[in-house]
Amino acid sequence: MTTATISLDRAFGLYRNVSDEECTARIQAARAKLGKSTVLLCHHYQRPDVYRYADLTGDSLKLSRLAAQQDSRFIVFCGVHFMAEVADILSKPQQIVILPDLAAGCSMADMASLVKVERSWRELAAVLDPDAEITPVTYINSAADLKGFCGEHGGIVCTSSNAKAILEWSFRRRKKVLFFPDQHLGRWTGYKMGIPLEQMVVWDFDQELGGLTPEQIRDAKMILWKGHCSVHQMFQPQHVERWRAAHPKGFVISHPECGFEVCKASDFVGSTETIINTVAAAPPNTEWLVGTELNLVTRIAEEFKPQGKLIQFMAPTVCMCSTMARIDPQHLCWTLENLAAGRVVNRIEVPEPDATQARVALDRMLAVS
Ligand code: CIZ
Ligand code: SF4
Repeated sequence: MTTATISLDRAFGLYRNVSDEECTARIQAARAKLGKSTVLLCHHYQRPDVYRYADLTGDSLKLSRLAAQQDSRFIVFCGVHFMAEVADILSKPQQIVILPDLAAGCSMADMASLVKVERSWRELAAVLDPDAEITPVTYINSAADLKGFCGEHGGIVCTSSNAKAILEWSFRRRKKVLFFPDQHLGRWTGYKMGIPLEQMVVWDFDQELGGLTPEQIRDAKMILWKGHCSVHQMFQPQHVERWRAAHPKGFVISHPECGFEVCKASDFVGSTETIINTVAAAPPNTEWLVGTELNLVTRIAEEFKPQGKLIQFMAPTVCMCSTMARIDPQHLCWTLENLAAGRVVNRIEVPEPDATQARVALDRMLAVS
């Protein structure tokens, strides 16, 4: 198959008005034509009208492993930008990774940039020797160049599935951790490892020296970047309290991107894989309040209904990951039909040297977890 890249906007415009029904038929036809040359990876947070086409599903850790194992020429990644970057870094050089809508980003990932992290590293150097005393740890929800920064500075990547093992690895190497971009995942993981809250300080990247004093930095074990997920911050402890009053025998399970008080009020805290596996393994007729993205909660509520399980979404308002939702049947149809016609659109290709340095940090993570 010959390949050529065509411009996104001009080409996609025609697809905007294709009905969902027509998309279904056209996606199926394109997939039949592409056969084994194309694999479709889908994150748990994808909308149902896209998720149903997945060959393989998972959280970002599982999907990054799966991406590395594929033999197909094309990997169509239904998720967000940083995940497609990881797939590109870990896949074979001849493989091509495609993100159906390039606007599918992650607002949390956008809260840390290489410029800001490098500036922090320089500022920290006024107080201590960062390369000897701090392991930089980036949540996988970050741009490839930040993973590259970690690769270059003796650091590592983590996901919500392996954060504890990664922090243990990090503290075996150096006495402090700079954790970005999600303060909540960092704080919750540190707290569960027994690090006192007062030894976890927040680095406000808009202030000089992160808004901290040199003493605070010297006393800290973890320096938490002031980033968060706009979806998971919607969940509040009072949602848990109200639900518990109505469901005294129920269980509460939350994602560690939720705020500290929500995690503390929950019976279980874990990644999307953990949430799905915990609810799946629970006895029939149990009741669950789940604090993570709406598409996932709606899907498992349906899936486990036949077992008599009641699964409810934590927030009273609809809060879904709007960037994940950018991948719709129209973009998927456009991508697949172009591929079937021999044209690659929306390729995600991490440039060098970022790709090599990021691979160092990702390989460290895969070896630890
Ligand atoms: O790591 C992931 O896939 C995300 C974004 C959430 C989770 O916990 O699975
Ligand atoms: Fe990013 Fe939050 Fe969406 Fe996850 S749910 S992809 S952290 S914005």
